[in-house]
Amino acid sequence: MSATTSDIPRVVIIGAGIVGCSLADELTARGWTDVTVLDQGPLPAPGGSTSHAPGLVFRTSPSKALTDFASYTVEKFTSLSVDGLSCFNPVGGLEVATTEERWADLHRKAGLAESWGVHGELISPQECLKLWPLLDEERIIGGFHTPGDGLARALLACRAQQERATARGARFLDRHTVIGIDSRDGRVTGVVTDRGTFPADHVVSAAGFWGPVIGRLAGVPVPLLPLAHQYARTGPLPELAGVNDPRTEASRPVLRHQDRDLYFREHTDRIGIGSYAHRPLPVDPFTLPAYEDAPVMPSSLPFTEEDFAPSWRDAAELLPALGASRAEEGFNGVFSFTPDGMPVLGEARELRGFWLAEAVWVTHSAGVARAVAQWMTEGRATTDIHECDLYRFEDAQRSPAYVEERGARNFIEVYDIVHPLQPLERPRPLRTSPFHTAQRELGAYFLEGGGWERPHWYEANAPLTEGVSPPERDAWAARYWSPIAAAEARATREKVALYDMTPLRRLEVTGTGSLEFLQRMTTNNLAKKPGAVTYTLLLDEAGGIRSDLTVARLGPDHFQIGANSPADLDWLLRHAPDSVQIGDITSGTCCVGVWGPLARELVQPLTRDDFSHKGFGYFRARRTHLDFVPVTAMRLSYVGELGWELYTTADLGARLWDTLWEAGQRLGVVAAGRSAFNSLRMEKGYRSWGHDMTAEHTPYEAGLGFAVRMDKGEFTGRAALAARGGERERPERRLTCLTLDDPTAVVLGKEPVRVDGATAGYVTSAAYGYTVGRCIAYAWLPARLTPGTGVLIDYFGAPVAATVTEEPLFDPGMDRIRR
Ligand code: FAD
Ligand code: THG
Repeated sequence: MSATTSDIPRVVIIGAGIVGCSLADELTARGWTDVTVLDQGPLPAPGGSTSHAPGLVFRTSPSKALTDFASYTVEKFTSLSVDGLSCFNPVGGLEVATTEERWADLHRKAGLAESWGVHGELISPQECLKLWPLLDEERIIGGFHTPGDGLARALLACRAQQERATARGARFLDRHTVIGIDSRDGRVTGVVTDRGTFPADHVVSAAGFWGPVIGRLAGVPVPLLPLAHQYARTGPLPELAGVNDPRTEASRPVLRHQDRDLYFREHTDRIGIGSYAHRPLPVDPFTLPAYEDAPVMPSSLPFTEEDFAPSWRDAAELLPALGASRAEEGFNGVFSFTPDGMPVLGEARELRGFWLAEAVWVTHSAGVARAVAQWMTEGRATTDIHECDLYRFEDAQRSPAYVEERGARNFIEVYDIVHPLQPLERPRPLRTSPFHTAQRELGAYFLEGGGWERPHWYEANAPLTEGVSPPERDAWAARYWSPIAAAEARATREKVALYDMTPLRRLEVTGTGSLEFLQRMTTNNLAKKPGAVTYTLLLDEAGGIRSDLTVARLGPDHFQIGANSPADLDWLLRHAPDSVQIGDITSGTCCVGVWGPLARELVQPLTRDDFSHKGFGYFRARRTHLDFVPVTAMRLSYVGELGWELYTTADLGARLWDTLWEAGQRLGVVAAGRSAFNSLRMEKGYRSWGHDMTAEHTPYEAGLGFAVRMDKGEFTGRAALAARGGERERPERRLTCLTLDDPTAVVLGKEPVRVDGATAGYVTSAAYGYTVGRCIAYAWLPARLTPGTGVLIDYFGAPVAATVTEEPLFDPGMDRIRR
């Protein structure tokens, strides 16, 4: 397809660091050749973080998206060279363990690497020494070696991509400081610099840690905190004399000593040392000097030697050869930290055409640039980016105080061993439901999610563990877990339990055309009489699952949606016609799930409405009163039991809880937490969006074809599904239910799954099924695997046998719900 020049959008990229240069290359490669890259500093090293990045690339992360980004960076930079020098030096990566805890965690890391397709091996201290002869063998328990990791030559990669982009029509203008963003009617129109204005259809802020400054010009808050991080070089070491070619600089793996927050690389006969061990050193991007006025460059602050002293000692312990040297040259280099450690990507909804590509490491730069370029030119990225979405944050997570607190915390925790359930320490409590006081009185053990305090179990239920004996767990799996969860799960299956569903996101959609709008946005048929609730999916244009929703039709033009991330609200707002209003009512309202075989006996006496099966059917909603409390009741259950979600306004929440609690006493009601909740939902086969499926998966692959009505008319993603065969799609991979063969074994999620000795997929989520008496794991696996097939899950380096199983494991006939 050829385009005339006038069809090509004008793009201005702010920042010629590694992100801006990579993006210029990716955009021009896709035919968007009218690209102008502006930078306040002088090329080729304009003074941002890239200008002095040592360029270590370790690909493996708990995030599949980040690992994919990093893998692409390695692949791309390997293919680029300048004057015969490759932009990537594949020296490999080595992470060493000096504590048993780290050694165990490296086993977990090896599992993550395998899950995401990174080759690596756990090796002995002797093998570590072969790779890094300067290591003190005595201190090392073992290492994780990833031969494909290494060193990015960031400035060279900038140049190579700049040259390619320029050859396709892009221009790079240095010494242009952006001082304003022009817009009209909510769309960006141009970029104002100290040397004139540049008209633009799209503007991308790739300004690194200056992101908040550019954001303020555009009226778009950018949730990142610039922090200084120390990097120093030793003097020349005799041990390295003649080892490295000065042109390639390094031959030994990039090295991490995470037990002391350190990393290392070679600079010919010196060693570079980076430290995250020091106190957080926040920097105000608004007051940093301009390039001309900075002593070295704006991103390089004077070295504070006293902060580095403990790190130097730790470094010399690991590498005794350093004892004879010292930190000859060092600096405090600035880069970006975000509340959750992930990049911030996407288009501002209030200022269309204004994009962010911020808080990106060199490691992820090419992958991020590809994703943003795909997003800009094709409307979506092939890698699921929900963890990086600008709109992933809750309102309560966007205050400057939160961004500062969490950014600094993420600096401290960069190399910590972080359990997947580990909650924030501060700021807590931030969001509490109206049931919080009652929950505390019951001894709730709270973890945090989306800013909410969420009970995982209640100590008050400890007496119920008698006769319930879930298998003992290893120390890692036992963290943030209690056998009480098993008792709460049993009470839900046998009697009735109250679950705090307040953190479940609630959206209200009203106004003329609401039905038509939601029909167009989702896969299931919502054209039902008021009172109907429907389970449905939000897809992107390619048929990828953006979210799964319940939609309750409360009136002809009035819908209440049960949603997942804040990005769902953003997605709907972007597509809504003016006549349709969408509001997030989560904060002003609350919800209790009342579930279990005795749920009806609990609720019916509180209302004059008919809550019988005939009078109030499954997946129906109605407004009523429970005692003194007005509620919206919805008959559905994520735990797979008879019962209702009961919604009311926040002011009446405590009263609602107390009413239900008192009415339930004669029935043996318990309060139950998320630990039991997650177990029960997995027994029932209900998917958790963001874990089990994302935009990388289609409904038919995820086993959610039942929520798609191809014949209902046009909806987003329909054409893409049709092109894959619609209902007759024969997916190559499938979200597969596994049970662990040993009833005492557990896995937690993200572990690799092997079939016939080869990696075949990874676990998405896992939980012990207390009713079925085994650990359940869902996994993406080849669709050809039939029930009964044996597989192996790698858990901390140990193979755990599991079997492909028919699903759902619990109540496939729906006897417990439809009665
Ligand atoms: P930058 O390189 O900062 O580029 C932003 C550009 O925007 C700058 O050139 C700036 O001049 C320009 N700009 C800003 N405001 C304006 C304006 N108003 N007008 C015009 N232009 C403007 N990452 C790794 O992956 N591996 C590592 O080993 C590693 N080590 C690091 C060590 C140190 C000491 C530091 C400080 C960082 C390290 N990083 C590392 C992080 C990495 O360097 C950065 O994350 C990355 O370089 C950011 O690239 P960028 O293109 O987003 O930003
Ligand atoms: N409650 C409400 N909304 C929600 C959730 C919830 N929205 C987000 C998330 N959770 C959605 N997930 C599910 C998953 C499964 C079901 C409900 C919400 C469910 N599924 C029935 C089944 O698969 O058998 C649907 C059957 C049908 O379509 O009739 O119940 O927890 N309010």
